[in-house]
Parts: sequence; C-alpha cells; structure tokens
Amino acid sequence: MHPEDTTRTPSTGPTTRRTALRRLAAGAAAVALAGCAGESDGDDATTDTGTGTGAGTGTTADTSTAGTTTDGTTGSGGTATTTASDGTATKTNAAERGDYTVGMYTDLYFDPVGLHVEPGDTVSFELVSGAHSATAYHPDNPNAFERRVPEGAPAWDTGTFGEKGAFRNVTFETAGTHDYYCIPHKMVGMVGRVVVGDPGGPATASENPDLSLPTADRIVEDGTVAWSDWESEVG
Ligand SMILES: [Cu+2]
Repeated sequence: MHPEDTTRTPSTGPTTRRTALRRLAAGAAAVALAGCAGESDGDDATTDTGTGTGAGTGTTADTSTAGTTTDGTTGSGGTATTTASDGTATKTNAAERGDYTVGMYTDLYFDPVGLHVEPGDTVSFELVSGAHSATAYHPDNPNAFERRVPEGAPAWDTGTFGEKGAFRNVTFETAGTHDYYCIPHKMVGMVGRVVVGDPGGPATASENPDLSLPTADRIVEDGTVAWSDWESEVG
C-alpha cells in the first residue's frame, strides 16, 4: 500500500504552512507514517493548523509584557556580541528595545512575518513563548543551506534562547531582502523576512524553500505583514 510519492521532493513549488506542518507531522511520526501522510496536494479543504484560521487575534498583544527583560541573563549559545565588518551588530540581551519588535511564538511563527525597515534600524526579536532563534540565511549559519541575505550582509544570528520576555537586537545596515529562520524550527517553516530599504538580493529572486513568504514589494508597501493575515492567505 505504498503510494509512489515516497520520492517526492518537498522543495519544489511554494511551501505553505500546511505542507510545512505536514512535514513536522511526518517527522514526528517517524518513518512509520511517512509513506501514508505524504500527499502534498488534494485536500485543500482541511486546515490542520493549531491556531485556527479565523482566530488570529491578539498575536502581538503580549509584547507589552516585555518589561521583564533583564540585562544579565544569557541565552544559550548566543552570549557574544558580534560585529561584522560592515558594522552590522548582533547584540544579546540588549537593555534597550529596538525600533521594531518581532515576536517569536511557541506555535512556530514570527509575527510580523514581514517587516520593512530602513538601514540602521534595529529589530528586537522577542521571545513570547517557546524557545527560538532568528537566524539569517547565510552560509556561515547552522543549517542555512543557502544564502538569502544580500551580498555583504553578515551572518546575523540571535542564537536560540528561551527566556520569556527576553529579546535580542539585530541592527540592519545592509539594504536588501533578508530572510531568516528559527534554528530549531526551520524545517517546519518558522521563517520570516525583513526588507531593509529597497528589496534586493537572492531572497528576492527565488521563493523561500521553507515557507512561502510575502513578497518584498508587498512588505515595502504595507510596512508590516502580520502572521495572522499571512496565514489566512497561504493557509
Ligand atoms: Cu522556533
């Protein structure tokens, strides 16, 4: 009873949240179910996301609790402040919140999933729930596999951290489109996009392999794309 889809390549075509979660399900169930769980299309009527399509309210509400951020705590694996040659810095446990905040959630998404900033702006990646990282698709980062940040952009990476309310700041100096992912959850589509100034670079030239993302042009036009809006569009 093995369908012939065991050799399907999940990297072809747009990756929706549904297929990403299906990948998670297949992985969690190990090989036993992989052969039967595999259709990548054909049952569009079902939405097997845990958050529900119509209930995306309040996803950013609890960022206001971030006053609990402490200066002294250190996350695992990300205790150093690194400054790349172009001046882009990834700071850890910065006391000051940046110009923008992106929340990281236990349901495995970044919110907003798309954000437009200007060169020199700082984005605070805040741990709302779970344990996550925000990590540039740069060959020097773990399991990035491909570059999806502009040439000259450093391998920015917050490291994985799990202190609720803590945040890590990333200052973006290099213009273009920056795709990033969560190291523990990349394979289930926990990825996001920051456009710095004008869109550009490899992330603009091809679809993200782990999750379909809002286009850079749309992000510039809208300023931010909320996860709840995007999830309801790409299902
Ligand atoms: Cu994560």
